[in-house]
Amino acid sequence: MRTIYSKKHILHNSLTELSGGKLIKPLESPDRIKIILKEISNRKLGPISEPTKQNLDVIYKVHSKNYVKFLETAWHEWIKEGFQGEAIPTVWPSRSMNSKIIPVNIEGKLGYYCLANETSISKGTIEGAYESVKVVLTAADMLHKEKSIFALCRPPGHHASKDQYGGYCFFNNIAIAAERFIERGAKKIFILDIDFHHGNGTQEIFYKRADVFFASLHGDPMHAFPHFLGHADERGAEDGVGFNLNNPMPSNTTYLKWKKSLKKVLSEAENFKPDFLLVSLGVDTFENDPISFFKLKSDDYLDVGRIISSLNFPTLFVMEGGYSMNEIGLNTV
Ligand code: OKP
Ligand code: ZN
Repeated sequence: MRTIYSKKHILHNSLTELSGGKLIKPLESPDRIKIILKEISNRKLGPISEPTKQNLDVIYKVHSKNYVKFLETAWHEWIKEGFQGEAIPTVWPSRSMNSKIIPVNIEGKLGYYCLANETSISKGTIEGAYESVKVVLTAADMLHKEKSIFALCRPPGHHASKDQYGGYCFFNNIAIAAERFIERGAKKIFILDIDFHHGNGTQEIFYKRADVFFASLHGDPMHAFPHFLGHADERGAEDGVGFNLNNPMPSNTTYLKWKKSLKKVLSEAENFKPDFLLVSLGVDTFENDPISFFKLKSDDYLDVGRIISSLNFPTLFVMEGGYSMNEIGLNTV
């Protein structure tokens, strides 16, 4: 399987993540991708190539103009204000206030465009985020030549909504790839999100649509990030009713139980008959992941790969989460 990878992911290299009331070194680090890449080349998974030149206008099929503008200017405006640390919001348009007005001041704008503030914005964040989009678009363009392809994206994307960042995500890479396939003539896309966390951004982006099916297996949001979306009764709206499927699962879910959910979801994919299968691949379902509560083991990922492969859909794998540095390479490959 071919891998697309950009060494420029390193441009996004924040020093801080707000965690448990402390500023820690971000779990979503450049090292993650370094380790995965090394394992891909050691294990000879296939060729590794850099992204090609891409027209990025397709981003606007997913994200609003004002949101992209905000991402492009946030760091500069933060610095101009004289702040010393990385950009982290402190105030939100919460339920008791007016959430429709976009403030002019950068602190107000951060609150407006941010959905979770563990994710700091720093000097090269936007440039790194654009590289991740280039990676996924290059992979999408090359898929017709292969049965499956791997977009080794960083930063990840599935928490980014139409106009909000957070959960380590800025642009929704997989949603942008789905729009690229549709631009090129695809009629139906099935997105399977197997990251431990619910892909709230991807769900929101396609919630009212019947041409992009979103299905997710994840930690129950009553107990796991992102907490405010991902329940089983969220089945889509308007044209999209029936094209959103959530499988929240409890703490200590083992592969045996997880696999049952996977099979259920994949039978939906077979009924749907998509032109392309897009997989939000997180390996934070692993038993030793530092921020998750499922119990998958390294060998289980081989079985997951076999099951997905047996469907015979042209498949684009897109990297999302996974934070156990010892096994992230092995589990991903
Ligand atoms: C991104 B991806 C746990 C806090 C979790 C953010 C998690 C983002 C996950 N105590 N904070 O889906 O892997
Ligand atoms: Zn995750």
